[in-house]
Amino acid sequence: MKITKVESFILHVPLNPPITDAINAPTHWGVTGVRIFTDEGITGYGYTGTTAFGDKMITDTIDLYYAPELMGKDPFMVKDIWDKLRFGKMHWIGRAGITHMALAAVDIALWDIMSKAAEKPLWQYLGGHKSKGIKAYNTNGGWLNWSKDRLLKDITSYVEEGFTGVKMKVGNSNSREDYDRVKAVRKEIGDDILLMIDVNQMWNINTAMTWGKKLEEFDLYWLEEPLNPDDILNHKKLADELNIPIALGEHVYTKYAFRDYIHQGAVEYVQVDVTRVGGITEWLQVAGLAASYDLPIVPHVGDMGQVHQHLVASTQNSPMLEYIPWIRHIFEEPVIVEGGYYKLPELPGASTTIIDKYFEKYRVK
Ligand code: 0YR
Ligand code: MG
Repeated sequence: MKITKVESFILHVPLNPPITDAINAPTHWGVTGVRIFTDEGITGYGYTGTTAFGDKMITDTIDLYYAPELMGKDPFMVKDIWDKLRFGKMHWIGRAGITHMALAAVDIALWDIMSKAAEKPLWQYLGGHKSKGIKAYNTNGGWLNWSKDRLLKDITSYVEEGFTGVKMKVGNSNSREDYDRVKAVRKEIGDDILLMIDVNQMWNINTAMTWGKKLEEFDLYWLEEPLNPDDILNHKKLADELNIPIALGEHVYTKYAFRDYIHQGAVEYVQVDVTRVGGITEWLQVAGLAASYDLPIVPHVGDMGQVHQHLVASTQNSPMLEYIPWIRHIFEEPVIVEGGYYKLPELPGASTTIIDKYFEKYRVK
């Protein structure tokens, strides 16, 4: 098989209504990536996720530097291709960040092609693990811009739908307000539902230590991204001192950075995101690394779950997956969660194929 054409794309899918967390206020989700065409008529789709900013820097990387390297190559040589792109022309200015997200998009498209050619859903192509579906937790009721009423109403409605885990945002400028909201949610949902809180990096070590201690009484399943993601040392302090496990990974770009977090005991739920590390190839390496430390992988869904459902369904140390249903309607085989479980995909590939109608509708030219 040979690659015959590489075509980047940017889609901006509107969020109704717009949401906020402590650092972002997206009105759209950016589905930014690449279609890779082959001489056997199989087309691979791969993308990363953005808050609809910076997309063109990602597609420029694909168009100017990755596409020429891909032409004529055999998609089944994905790991060889990965090494060449990673250590190619962009290495000097982009070992992480924009270029790595571009690499993720390319890599996902290649795995999509391979599993389509094998006529298997990716999770089976990788070696299946969870035959009964994947436990989901819901992030979509807990946004920072939700009023307290809406927060309680939405989170309760997800619990009634069958979710046994929910996440809410904190990181308000007034931490007392965070405390009151968490208290109200815990009271509303009772003790049996897993409750996670996500700071989206907004705290410093002192705030995290003080308010982390106060929040321990609510039996939180994890504390997510309390600090700047480069600050391994202070995450380690929190992991040692707090009675709430530390979760992070959505802004960690490489297996080396994960190694340092994991080896130093500074992360307890590994949220490696396939759209931010360099795709499936590197995600699998991080999953293996975490397995050797007996740590659970609970990915952040920069892809809104389309690819991650396959990865979780084929990874022994991955017990649960985040659910945010923002972009599912654009895909040929959208993620489906029923009764708190992701249904396993059946079509060949990585569930990344986008319906032409939506491809045109949301495309940024
Ligand atoms: C918006 N999940 C997250 C959204 C969410 C972010 O920026 O992407 O809040 O992905 O942190 O854990
Ligand atoms: Mg998060």
